[in-house]
Amino acid sequence: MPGLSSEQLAFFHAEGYVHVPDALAPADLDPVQAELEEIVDQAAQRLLAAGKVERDYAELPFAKRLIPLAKADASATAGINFPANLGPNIFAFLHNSRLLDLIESLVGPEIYANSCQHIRAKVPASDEYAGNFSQNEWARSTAWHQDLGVLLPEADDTLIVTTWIPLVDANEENGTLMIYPRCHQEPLRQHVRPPADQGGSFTVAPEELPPWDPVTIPVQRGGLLAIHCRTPHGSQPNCSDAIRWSMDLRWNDARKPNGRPHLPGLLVRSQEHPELVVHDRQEWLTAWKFARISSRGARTYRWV
Ligand SMILES: O=C(O)CCC(=O)C(=O)O
Repeated sequence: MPGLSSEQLAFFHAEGYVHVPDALAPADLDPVQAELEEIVDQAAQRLLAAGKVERDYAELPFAKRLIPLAKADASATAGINFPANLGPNIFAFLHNSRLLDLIESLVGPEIYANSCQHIRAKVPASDEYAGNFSQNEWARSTAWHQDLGVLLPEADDTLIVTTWIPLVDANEENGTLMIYPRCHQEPLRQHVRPPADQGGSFTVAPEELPPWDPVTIPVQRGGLLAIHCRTPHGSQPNCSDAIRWSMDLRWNDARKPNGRPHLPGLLVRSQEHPELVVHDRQEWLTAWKFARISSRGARTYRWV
């Protein structure tokens, strides 16, 4: 399958991101969703057994079932993101050939799935969540940041591409991604870390934000955004009544520094070393087990 078209590539290199509608088929995304539905079901059964909820809300659709569970107990979201979720379907998705063909257009044929990757259940940001803000941080806005700003300086000369992939239609109401275009050729901007009660995640220092307007990009399920690691991006709170499920997965040339050396990524495609491509999920699980021990005290961020 072809990767990005020449127009899409030109757009990425000019603007620092590109929106690729219809990048993926339901058959690509459905298994990932099914695995998340199972994780949500396990959370529901656990909370039911612990007496934290009175029923398991099994009648609610994927986009809603986690809402009453997370309201009852913030731990309901605990199994969703990496590395709590290293399930077989997300492992297979990291090797998805339609996805890797697109990524290959940007980073070349030696593709490393960077360990800086997330699956987000952005729950509606009603006031009912106010007291849970720190545990349900992603329910609200994601502060402006450049992904290189949350990686170590060793990766400053590596093109790391984020693919932002919603599992539901993402729009302005439910807090789709927002991007400051045309910043990716500029030096990295200074990041600061607000206190935990104001989000606690590294963010571009307000005085360093570009003077032009960001763009808000609705993305239908099946589409994705490919984003340069120096492109500032963030999102507004989810003001809808359903969850904005999404994945942000990062990729780079496997031969270059990846900015998170203490955590295991995966070689997922290689012409030079096909024998090193990780096809066995057990290797990934073992690498993460070891990283839980070996990464203690490792430097994670460039900013002090
Ligand atoms: O999904 C979001 O709202 C934020 C995603 C993000 O920050 C990222 O992809 O780096």
